Amino acid sequence: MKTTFRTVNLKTMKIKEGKIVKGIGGFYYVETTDGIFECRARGKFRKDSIIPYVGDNVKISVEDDGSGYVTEIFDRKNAFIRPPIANVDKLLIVSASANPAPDPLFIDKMLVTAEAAGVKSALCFNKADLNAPGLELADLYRQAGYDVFVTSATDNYGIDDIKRFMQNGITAVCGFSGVGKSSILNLITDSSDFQVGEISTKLSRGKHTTRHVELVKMADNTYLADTPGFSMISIPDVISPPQLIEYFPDLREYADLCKFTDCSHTCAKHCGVCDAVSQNKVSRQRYENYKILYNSLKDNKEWGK
Ligand SMILES: Nc1nc2c(ncn2[C@@H]2O[C@H](COP(=O)(O)OP(=O)(O)OP(=O)(O)O)[C@@H](O)[C@H]2O)c(=O)[nH]1
Ligand SMILES: [Mg+2]
Ligand SMILES: [Zn+2]
Repeated sequence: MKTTFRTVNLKTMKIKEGKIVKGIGGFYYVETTDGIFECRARGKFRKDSIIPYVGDNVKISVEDDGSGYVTEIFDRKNAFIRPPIANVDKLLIVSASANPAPDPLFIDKMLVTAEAAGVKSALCFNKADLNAPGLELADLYRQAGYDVFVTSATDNYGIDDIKRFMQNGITAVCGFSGVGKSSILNLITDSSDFQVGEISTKLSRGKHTTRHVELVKMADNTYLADTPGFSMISIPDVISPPQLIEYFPDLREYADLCKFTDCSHTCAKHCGVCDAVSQNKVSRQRYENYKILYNSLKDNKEWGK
């Protein structure tokens, strides 16, 4: 039997470390201190069903002709599936005051998801210029203890606060189609790099204008990613139903008053959380969402839409 060997000239092959900032059509663009290299993934990743993600810190080998290969993926701090992105430090959850109307259940799912993945989160309510009732949610979440930014991309209002939030690390920006993520990111980067869509046609097709994930470098160690939707680490795998209350800090405060230590906080008997809701000390909406999410965890259901 004849075996052929591919000769690799070790003298000319250079090993570098970097970060994947973009992945398109089987090519990964890896930022290193010597610039960005276009790389393919080594066959072994495919064999082990490991897909390199944007955000991955990797080792690459660059050959003489400039072609590169991802040879090693360093351990991930976290990884999200849709869109595929790893090592996210912060999540900015963007809603619009209207058009489309904000969805508190989506927001609560995202807040829990972020915390379960060790990601710091903040909320942004955009389209403040429309002065729509959806803005009331901004107060609700502020009272619940979350960081909330109220913005208008149209009026260039509130954008600097977001810039400050994004400093240091990888920030993923998520939210429904049409809320204004790309519009905000264009203001932040002082560019028109992010494609802004026409809401009327887009919503009818239910599609996102932004289609692939890419890290945009803002400064040393500051990156942002516009994401076409955002879900999900598999929450039922990482949180058990009794743990869910820990991810609702505003409700959690009252759980110490429950009579039974194994209280699920889903029925009114001797439950400090339920009492707090009926005394209007915490938001009923947050509590209803807690119950929905508790039941879906109990049924071990996926949260993703
Ligand atoms: N009134 C108002 N309209 C806005 C504002 N921000 C964005 N828009 C409009 O909303 C529409 C959608 O904006 P995009 O920035 O494309 O929204 P997106 O969240 O990136 O949408 P996808 O990429 O589809 O997920 C566009 O027509 C924008 O001009 C705002 O602050 N106020
Ligand atoms: Mg967009
Ligand atoms: Zn309880």
